[in-house]
Amino acid sequence: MSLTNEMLRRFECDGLVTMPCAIPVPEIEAVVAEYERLASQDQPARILERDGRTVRTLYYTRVDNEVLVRLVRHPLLVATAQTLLGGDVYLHQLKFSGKKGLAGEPFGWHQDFTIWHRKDQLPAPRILSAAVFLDDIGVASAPMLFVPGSHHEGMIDLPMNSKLTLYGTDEEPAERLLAERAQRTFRQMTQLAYSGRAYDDIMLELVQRHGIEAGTGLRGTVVFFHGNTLHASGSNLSPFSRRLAILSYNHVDNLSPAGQSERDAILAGRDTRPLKPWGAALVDANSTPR
Ligand SMILES: O=C(O)CCC(=O)C(=O)O
Repeated sequence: MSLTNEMLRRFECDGLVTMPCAIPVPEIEAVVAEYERLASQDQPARILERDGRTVRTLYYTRVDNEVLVRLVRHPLLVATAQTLLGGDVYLHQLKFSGKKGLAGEPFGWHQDFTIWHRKDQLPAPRILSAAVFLDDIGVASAPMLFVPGSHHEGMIDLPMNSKLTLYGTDEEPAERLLAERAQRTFRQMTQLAYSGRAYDDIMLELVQRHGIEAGTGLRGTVVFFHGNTLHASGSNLSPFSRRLAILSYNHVDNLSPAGQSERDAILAGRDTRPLKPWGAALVDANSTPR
């Protein structure tokens, strides 16, 4: 599958575009196996749910294994990101968002670019994310929810207390993220979850104007969304796991003035050279990078 003009228009208009079943199932299975292997280990940026056991988010931007290198350099992902952003890209962030069946908790509304702008000094929203479905995702399994067209609003000044619903995103200070390893209590989560009236008003206005769209589909589906597209997700009420690999590609001209972020390389990519698509299928273990 490749990007059509219709898809390109959709991305410009809505700040998101879905490619159903774009990555073949055997490739997805290879990524799932790698994710499960990594998630079962005590990784430095592995965020747990409030039960202290279930993996919620795994940041893994410092990619050091072949399956993930090949995912990052997947021709479909790299070529689409290049087309949508109008030039060469590098990987700014790789994370896995895993919502276990009947256990995965919500993510509050946010725009990723506001975080990367503040924390990594990325100057412009010339960055997008590819959410690769590692499972079939239906309405009950906490699909990502998007406010289509919200990227046209620029950086939405949601009150700071709304970040309290962002447990597990890299809005949280990297130092704390990496040091505490998400040993947070239920009490802290409850404090985080409520926000003030102004936040509600902003959300009401935005959703009245733009609506909400759910990112559902079969495994292998990819949703590309702009760095300023407002998104969130609810609890996973289905008994099935809902795992996403989220790869954020930034335009190579859109670096922090310092050349790269000062944050930990698990959260913000250090290698800002243009990505070269990997020429072969991800599951072909014998091929080498070109
Ligand atoms: O898994 C999700 O629903 C989205 C996660 C997310 O938005 C984030 O980590 O920034």
